[in-house]
Amino acid sequence: MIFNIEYETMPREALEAIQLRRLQATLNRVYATVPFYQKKFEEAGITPSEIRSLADIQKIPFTTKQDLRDNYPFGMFAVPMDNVVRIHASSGTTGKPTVVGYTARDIGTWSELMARSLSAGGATRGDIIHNAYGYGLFTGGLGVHYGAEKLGASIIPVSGGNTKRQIIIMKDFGPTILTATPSYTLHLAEVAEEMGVSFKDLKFKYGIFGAEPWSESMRQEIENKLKIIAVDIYGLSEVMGPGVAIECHEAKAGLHIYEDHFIAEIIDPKTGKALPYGETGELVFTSITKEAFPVIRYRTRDISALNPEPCICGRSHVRMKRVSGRTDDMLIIRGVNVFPSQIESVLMQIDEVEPHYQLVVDRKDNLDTLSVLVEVGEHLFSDEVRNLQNLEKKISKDIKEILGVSAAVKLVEPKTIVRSEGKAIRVIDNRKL
Ligand code: DLL
Repeated sequence: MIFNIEYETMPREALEAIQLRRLQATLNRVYATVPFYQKKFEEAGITPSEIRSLADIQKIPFTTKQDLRDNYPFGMFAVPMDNVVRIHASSGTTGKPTVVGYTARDIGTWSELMARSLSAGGATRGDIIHNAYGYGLFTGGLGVHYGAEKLGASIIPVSGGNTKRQIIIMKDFGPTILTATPSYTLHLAEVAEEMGVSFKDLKFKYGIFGAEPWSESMRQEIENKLKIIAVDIYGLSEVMGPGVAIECHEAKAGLHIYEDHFIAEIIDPKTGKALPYGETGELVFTSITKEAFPVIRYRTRDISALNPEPCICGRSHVRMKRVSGRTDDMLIIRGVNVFPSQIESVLMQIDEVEPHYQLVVDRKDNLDTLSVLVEVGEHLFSDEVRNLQNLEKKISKDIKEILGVSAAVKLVEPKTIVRSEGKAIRVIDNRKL
């Protein structure tokens, strides 16, 4: 079901007219209220009135995560604090958290976009949503929560963790939609199995998964294990939270970006030049309706590509390709660029291994080394050592063939890799220690 037919299926021309109007209004506002933007624009020698077409957006300087850090905590807010009704923050791996704020109208917009997203992912008013995204400073839990209420579905605000209790709730309350990170979903599946609960006997129809990269093969693994249709949802705190883009369950082929609220661009991360549709690069977003915390040409570091082709679902909004990784997650192993999700894709093709893995990067004698730890099933681990070694060699060869990088594969005992209750930690980079 399309939650907002008028806006979600709007013809391109009308959509672009709205985008331009909203962009100009946003630029005028940030110029007048956020000293950071005023200074940036002045340094670049432009004023908002010079942005007369959508293409002119390229004249505006980028905003980076460092800019947000420099203005920690509230320096980028465009409204006085008495208009801010909510604050979220995302921790990241280094430095201070990124702090974001919302006015009451921003919460309304976010709820609408999450209601649209849940609908695109298969939810209706009649559904019960088991929401295992964490509630708190993380935007996942509350984002889904408000969207579900706006849609009129029933939400179970279970949050992350306390996994056994989650399985009991699934059995007793009969939820039909699961929302969680893909890695926590696998953990839920594992604990259900330990408790003798089969997903076949639960009522789930759809799962709406995101907040971390996951591969197409991981989708298949989850769909098979949980007997559901799994869709990919994308978002980031800086731009709003979850619900910036989502796949429709009809096509499951790229995530529709809510272009009536965000302008998306793809740039070459090295040169900053805008790239045409279809080319892979870094996603950049400009929010065009947010009040408390507008972002102008925000560099996400997420890697994707845009596809403007019409979709079978009827939505007219451009689709972004599933995020393959972040520019800062890319490992360079002896000159070869590798994203954890590419290793994941190779691993998921191998029947004998479980979908739990971790990459360890180190430096020995000035050379980078990559080790891939991956779990095998109980029956295999008690198998002959020789068989395990052969399997390790085979996986190593597959990785070398497909990605061109040498990796030492180590099969580990079931349940030895730490399970996540939110975003999984896929890489341990000892070079940084
Ligand atoms: O992860 C918001 C969210 C919550 C999205 C629930 C989807 C579901 P942050 O904690 O600020 O916000 O992290 C944002 O997570 O820049 C991406 O690198 C990554 N990310 C989010 N969704 C996806 C996805 C939330 N579907 C950062 N695929 C983003 C790949 C994703 N990476």
